[in-house]
Amino acid sequence: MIKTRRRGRDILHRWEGNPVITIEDVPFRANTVFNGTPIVTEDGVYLLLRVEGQQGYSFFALARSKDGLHFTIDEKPVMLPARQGPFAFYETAGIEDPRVTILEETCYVVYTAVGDCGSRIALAKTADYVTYERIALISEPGNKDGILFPRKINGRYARLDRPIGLDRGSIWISYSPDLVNWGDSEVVITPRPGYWDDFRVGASVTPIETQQGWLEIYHGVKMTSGGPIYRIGVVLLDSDDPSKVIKRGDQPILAPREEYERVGDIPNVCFACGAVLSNSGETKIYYGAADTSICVATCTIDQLLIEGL
Ligand code: BMA
Repeated sequence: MIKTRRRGRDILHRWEGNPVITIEDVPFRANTVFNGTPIVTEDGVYLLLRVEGQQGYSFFALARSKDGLHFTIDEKPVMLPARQGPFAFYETAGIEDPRVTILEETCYVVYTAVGDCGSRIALAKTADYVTYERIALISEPGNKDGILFPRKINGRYARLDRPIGLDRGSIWISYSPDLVNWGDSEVVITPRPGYWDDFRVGASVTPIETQQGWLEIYHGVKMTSGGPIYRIGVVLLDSDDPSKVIKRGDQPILAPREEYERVGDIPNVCFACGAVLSNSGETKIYYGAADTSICVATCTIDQLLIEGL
């Protein structure tokens, strides 16, 4: 078990060595690094990082680690916004918030393509973690936080995402026969007036299959007079029909409290983009802190199912 500490009433334990990655670790000039998604490889844990360049738009870099805690970042970015071809118009303002899912032994990345018309969800895949093949833009604008389920459900691929309606963002589910054409969309959870997630909710981590159902670690936003506060929470979805909520935690599992979560380009942000499960039961959740660094916090799946819900 890694050394962690608990602050306030958070269910997650922050690693004592947080942040795991800061801009000082990036071997080229950039503005900030945050929202990294983990990939478990034969060589250890890699993180596909969102880096925001000095120009202002984001792209992806790769960090490599043996232990999931100490990372070295490759000398060059691994995926830049497309500047030609069918994706270019939709990535003029960058690519953001990658989320990796291993599905049928392929490493897929769902990311947000940001262009002149707004944010769309896009799908890519990689075999070597340094070259990425774009597959398709899989939503219209006004959508982000797309994440694939790690297996087909009732014969179809499934994803969570967050379209914006009436300025409030909810988590939706859609299905596909081929990962490119999506439909049968239904709402899964909405913001809850009076709660920590009263303004927006979005999927954060690839759904984790448990005996009780799909455990989804999501982010919830509360709007305050001081701006938004991004916290992390959990919801349990039905195994066969994940549009059905079995249980939703009424409290967050992690809220910004440490200075690195409170102070940064965007203050008061804990924003998860992936988790690594281990045989010991300890789960490492990677999250962006204040849009300025990447941190890790731990817990067991049982804790999330018992204390989180
Ligand atoms: C969300 C996304 C994230 C970001 C978060 C907090 O809407 O854009 O990339 O970390 O806001 O600023």
